[in-house]
Amino acid sequence: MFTPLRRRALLAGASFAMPALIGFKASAQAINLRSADIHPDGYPTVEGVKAMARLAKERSSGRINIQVFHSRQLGEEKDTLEQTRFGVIDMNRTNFAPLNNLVPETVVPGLPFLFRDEAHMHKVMDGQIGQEILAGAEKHGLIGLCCYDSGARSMYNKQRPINTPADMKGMKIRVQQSDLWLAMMRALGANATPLPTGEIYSALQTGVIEGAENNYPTYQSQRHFEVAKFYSVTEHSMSPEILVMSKRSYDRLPKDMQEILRESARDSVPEMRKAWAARSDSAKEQVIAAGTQINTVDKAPFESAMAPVYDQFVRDARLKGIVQRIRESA
Ligand code: BDP
Repeated sequence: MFTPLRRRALLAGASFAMPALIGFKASAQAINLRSADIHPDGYPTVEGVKAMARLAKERSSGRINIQVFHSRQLGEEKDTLEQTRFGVIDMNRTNFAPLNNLVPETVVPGLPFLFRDEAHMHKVMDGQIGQEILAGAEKHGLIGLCCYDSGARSMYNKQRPINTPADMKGMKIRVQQSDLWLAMMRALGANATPLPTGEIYSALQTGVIEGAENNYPTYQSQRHFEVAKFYSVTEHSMSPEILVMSKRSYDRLPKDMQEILRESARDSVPEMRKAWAARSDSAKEQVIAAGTQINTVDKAPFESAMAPVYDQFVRDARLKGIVQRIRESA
C-alpha cells in the first residue's frame, strides 16, 4: 500500500492546498476539497463520496471539485479526523467509532443490539435522530454531512468458531479506537486491543491479536479472511459510517456552496446503499469460496453480556432520551 514516506508527502501537500481554498473567497474560483477514506477504491464508502463529488460538481457548475484519497493515503481514521478538525483535510469518511471519545452522541448508533434490523437503522439515521447525532459533531470542529451503511459487525478469529461469549474468554480481539468498543469486547470476556485498521492483518499474522470483528466487505477487502478463518455471525453492532467535513473548510465557503455540499452528501446516500448491498453479497461469496467457516449463533447471551455498556456510556438524560426514542421508533 502506501509507505509512511509517501503518506507524509501527501500530508505535507495539504498545507499547500489551503491557500487555494482561502484564495477562493477573493477570486471566486474552483473549490478543491480533499476527502480521506481508509478503504480501497471501489469500496462502497469511496463510491458514495465519489457520487457526492459528481453531484456537487454538477450543481456548482463545475466549481466544487472533491478528490477522494482512498486506501489510507492520508493515514488512519483517528489521525485524519484530527487533521479534518483543524482543516488540513477537508472531508473524511470514517466509522462512528473513532469519534466516540470526542462526540458523545456518536456512541449511540454503535451501541450493541440497538437497531432491530437494517430498515430500523435506516429509518433512525435518515430522520430527526440521525440529524441530531450528526449535529453533535459541530462543536468539535466537524460538520456531519451524512451517514452511510456499514451493515452489521460480527466476530472473526483464527482459533475456533465462537458460539457463546464463553468461547471468547481471554481471546485477544482487536477493537476500534474507542472506549465504547473496548468496553463492549471486555463485556464479552475478550482481551480487547485497540488498533487502527491498517495494523490488523499483520497483528493477526504475528499473533498480537487472535481475532477482530467487522462486516463482510471489510473482512474481505482488508484480506483478514486469509488469516482468520472462523466468522461467527453475532451481528452485535450496526455502527454506521459517517461523512464529515472540516468546519474550518466549510466556514470559508459561501452559503450556496455549503448548501450544495450538504444536499449532495444527502443525495449520495441511495447510491452508496446500492453499492453496499451488492458488495455485502459479493464479499460473503468470496470469503466462503476462500474457505471461511461461517457459523450463526444464538444472539441472546451476547446481548445480555453486553447490556451493561448502556449504563456505562448512556449516562446523561439527553443520550438516554435518544436511545429510548430509537427503541420506540417503529
Ligand atoms: C469498517 C469501517 C471503517 C473502520 C473499520 C475498522 O468501514 O471505517 O475503520 O471498519 O473496524 O467497517 O477499523
